[in-house]
Amino acid sequence: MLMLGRVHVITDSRPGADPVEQVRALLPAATPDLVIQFRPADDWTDRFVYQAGLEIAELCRTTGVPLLINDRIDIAMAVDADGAHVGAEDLPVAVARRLLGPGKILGATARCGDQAQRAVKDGADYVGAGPCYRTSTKDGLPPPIGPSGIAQVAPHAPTIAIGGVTLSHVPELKRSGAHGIAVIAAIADAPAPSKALAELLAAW
Ligand code: TZP
Ligand code: MG
Repeated sequence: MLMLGRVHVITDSRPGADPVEQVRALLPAATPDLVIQFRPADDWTDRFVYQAGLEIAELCRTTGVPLLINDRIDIAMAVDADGAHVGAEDLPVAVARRLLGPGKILGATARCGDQAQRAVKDGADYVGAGPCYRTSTKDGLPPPIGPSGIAQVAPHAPTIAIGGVTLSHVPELKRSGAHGIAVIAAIADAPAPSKALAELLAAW
């Protein structure tokens, strides 16, 4: 049984975002269900991403919160994160698994049951499924799959619903069989992010 937290907060990488300060502000609200996913922007330098990753890893380690790195397997290894998440255009799941080794958490993106099955076969511990709802946080996404799409993925892998997820969606996502949720705007754009996080953790 995978011991994977149910509320994954993905750091904001939109212009002006400060991922280290974002994580620092959230950690007082942490419970065992929290996972932080550091998601570097494509235009950040490797040195900046590495330094921020180191600081976030230290913050997470001292509070016992698992840290995943989005896309950047090299950074996950360099900062000794707990694992990584690879999307459809990132390294293949099997390659990410080979690089990370067996002891790290690996997530992969899936939009349907077949993709989820394939991801697990290639070494993923969980899948991020979506976009679940409409979102403006990431460009170029395919159409939302909704809770019914989550329900098709969930039998094949522990499933984290992503894309436009807010507090009000938690009940229907639980019913769809999701293991948990991943959010950016629901935390980053909240007037009080740590209060919003506490509410999500309590709801799940
Ligand atoms: N991948 C699929 S949807 C998405 C990513 C990174 C964006 C999620 O952000 P939000 O603000 O929770 O919709
Ligand atoms: Mg990616």
